Amino acid sequence: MNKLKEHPAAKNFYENRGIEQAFPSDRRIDTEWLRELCLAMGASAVGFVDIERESIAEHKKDILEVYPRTKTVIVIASKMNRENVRAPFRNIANVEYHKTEDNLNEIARKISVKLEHKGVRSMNLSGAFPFEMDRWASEGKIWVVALKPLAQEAGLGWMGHHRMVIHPKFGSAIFLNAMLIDTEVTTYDKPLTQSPCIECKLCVTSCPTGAISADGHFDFASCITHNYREKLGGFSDWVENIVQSKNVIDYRGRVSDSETLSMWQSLSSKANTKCDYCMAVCPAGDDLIGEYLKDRKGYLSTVVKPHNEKEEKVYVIKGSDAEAHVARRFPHKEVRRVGNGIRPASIKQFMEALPRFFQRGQSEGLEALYHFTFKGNENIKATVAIKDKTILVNEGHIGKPDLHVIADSETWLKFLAKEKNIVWAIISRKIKVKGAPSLLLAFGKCFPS
Ligand code: B12
Ligand code: SF4
Ligand code: SF4
Repeated sequence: MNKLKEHPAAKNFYENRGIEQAFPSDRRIDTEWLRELCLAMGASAVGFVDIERESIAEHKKDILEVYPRTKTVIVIASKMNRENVRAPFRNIANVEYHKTEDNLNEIARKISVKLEHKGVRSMNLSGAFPFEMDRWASEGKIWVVALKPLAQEAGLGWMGHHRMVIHPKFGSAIFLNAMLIDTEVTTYDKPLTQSPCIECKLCVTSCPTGAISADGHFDFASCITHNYREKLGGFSDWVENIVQSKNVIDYRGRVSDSETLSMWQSLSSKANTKCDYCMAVCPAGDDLIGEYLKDRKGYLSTVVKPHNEKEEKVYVIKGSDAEAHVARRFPHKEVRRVGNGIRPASIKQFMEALPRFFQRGQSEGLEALYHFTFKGNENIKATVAIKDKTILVNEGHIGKPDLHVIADSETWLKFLAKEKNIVWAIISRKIKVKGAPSLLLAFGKCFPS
């Protein structure tokens, strides 16, 4: 211990030159000074949220888990070059996304250097990839903190019909990031009182998979299967295609040359998305709305039509709502049946994921109450009610079921992962069904995989 006190660094600290002592914990940063700093470092917009704010209570745990010292959340946005975002050529749009993402991280790094000089500690959340992939198997939520609700609270915009944050001036084509700092600021920002979304539904019209519905429903599974074909689960499915191929000819039958090369582009530069048309066509925001209001026909033909008329592959799960949507709305686009590489690693995850993967179109006409009893590794009871194209999942057994499924949890997960056959599982009594087996088939139809 005495030896440590003699070390030059320790001496320096005890002689009051340590940052800890120079900056008392009760000081606050002037909001306008910090705002100017963030803008000067390159942010297009910035807002501040107090960690104690009641309306972010559900995100507080996530934030403090990453950075327990957090007193203030700085949300920053960077606008994208909308002409690039609107390009029907994927490489042009994708580069704009990648560069904006990188730029936001650079901006956050520069802000943190400036703040460190002032004795303020900060952490850059890094808004997008890479994510915490070891959470993939445990909880599925691989992002650390959800940025959209924080951006709303910071007054940067409001989530529009397409579920992305629309900035009142810059519109939808913004990327988000956040920084957590250990210091309070003098005043905090408030959410906007009016959403910039004008409910034109162009995002609905141009979404190739039908993931965005006119009534506001968002089909997570349809979006991720197509748009993330060369990211996350799409990549896993590609790997499995390679493994399952009997030989080169078989592989070529499964994956075309252009798809293999496209995967190479994603692996060697940065993972690319397949559409993002919902963001490309959105006319909301002061900088864009004039163009739309002045000449709607012109807007449709120059901004929306190129996406809608583009001949391209749309990646769907066999039997999904997206498959039906492409055939109905975009017959000139090619339906490409794939897997999305997503499978639950636990019964808990399976139950939580059901609403996100529910294909309401496929459930049409089904009205049934299901009880599940899982045994073995996980002991879980749950009730699933499907009615009027909606799904409700509850813990425990509620009401009188039309079908009761009693299953060994491990066998059930293997069945979902297509590693075990349901007929074998029923014969070997690993899965038991009480009620009409047709109801199990109807249930499966709601979750094509
Ligand atoms: C998960 C995610 C997705 C998912 C779900 C999309 C969605 N609507 O949320 C997928 C892979 C489909 C996706 C696609 C896209 N995304 Co995204 N995505 C995220 C992420 C990581 C978290 C979103 C979130 O906050 N979810 C929770 C709640 C608050 O949002 P929600 O809409 O109510 O929830 C939906 C889903 O998230 C999902 N969900 C909710 N809880 C859970 C839990 C688990 C375990 C899972 C798996 C899913 C899930 O179900 C909900 C309904 O569908 C954020 C980055 C971040 N760290 O915040 C970027 C983010 C939202 N994405 C963004 C973008 C740009 C896109 C794309 C255009 C693709 C691209 N080029 O990056 C498309 C647009 C699709 C769309 N219309 O929303 C931007 C949006 C910018 C903006 N202006 O708002 C963000 C903020 C990234 C960033 N740093 O800027 N994305
Ligand atoms: S395209 Fe129209 S409906 Fe969709 S989010 Fe933008 S303004 Fe709202
Ligand atoms: S990213 Fe593509 S598939 Fe997903 S909601 Fe937007 S337009 Fe639809």
